[in-house]
Amino acid sequence: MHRDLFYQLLDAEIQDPKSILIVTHVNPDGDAIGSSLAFSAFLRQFGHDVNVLVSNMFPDFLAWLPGASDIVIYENDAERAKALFERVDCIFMLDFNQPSRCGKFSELLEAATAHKILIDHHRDTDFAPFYCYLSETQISSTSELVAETILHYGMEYLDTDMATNLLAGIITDTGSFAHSVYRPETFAICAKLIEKSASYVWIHQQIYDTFSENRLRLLGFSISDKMEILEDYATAIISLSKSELEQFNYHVGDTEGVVNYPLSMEKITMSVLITERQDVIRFSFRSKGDFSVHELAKKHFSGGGHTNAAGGSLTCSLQEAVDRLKAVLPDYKNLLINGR
Ligand SMILES: [Mn+2]
Repeated sequence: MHRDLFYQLLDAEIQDPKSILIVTHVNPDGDAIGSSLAFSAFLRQFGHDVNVLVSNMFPDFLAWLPGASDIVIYENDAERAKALFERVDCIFMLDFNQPSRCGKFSELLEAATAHKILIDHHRDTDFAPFYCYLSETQISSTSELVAETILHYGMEYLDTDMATNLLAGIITDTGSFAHSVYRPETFAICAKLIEKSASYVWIHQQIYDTFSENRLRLLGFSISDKMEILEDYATAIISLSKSELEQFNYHVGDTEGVVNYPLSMEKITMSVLITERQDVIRFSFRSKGDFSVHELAKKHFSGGGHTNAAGGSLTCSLQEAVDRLKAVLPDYKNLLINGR
């Protein structure tokens, strides 16, 4: 859908005060939370009653984001979440495109008959359920899309808290502008955000320089003790069991970023982090160059995402999960060796 048509439909949708729900994906990251909080503040300027709903708790290092304490967490407050669905007029889906990816309220979301509007940058979207959408896979982040939308209305709609949330989202999804930057406008938009935001350096510090000692030691352990290099496939695998995570007093978000480190080796095309969670094995994939972890995750690990960053999951043991990955690598050998 062309941006102009999206803006036109959005504009008509938000003129009269409504009950609006903004939902984002399970295990929310900085982009999911930052874009949702900024967009909720934008919509409130039109007199709407706006709530942000996520399935489970976000990591501690995002708790400082302005407005984060107002987010409704389904796992903590299912009754309130259900009540929100009962009176909702319009639902915005931010930073994901499949209802199943929202976590525990996916059935409520699928059953809802309110207008659904998508703002997202993930691949393979089924557009059928959406009244209108801004879906661009070659944009750094949902936060960048939300920033563009707000700036379309004008700088006067942007305040310090919104700009801070949006910058936090863009910084996390681009790894501090190290990847996923596809167009000069990303920097032009960030310049406008920086004009209005809290100090850029301070925002960056809140995201990256607030590790606990345990989190940093878990990172060290993951690399020195747990990283396996498969030279023939230009691949690195790190697997962490539940008991290993507990050894480092694991908190939500503590494994965030671990998967990026192996890619800093010259000869590695793909890095995979496999973690044993409550009742599921979670995969996090990263790659360099043309190698698509989205395709790999989609085909074998019931996941997907972006070309260079994707997730997935399996219900099996940790060892089975590692074996399953190793079993599919030969199919990708040429792409992995030539992809970097
Ligand atoms: Mn994102």
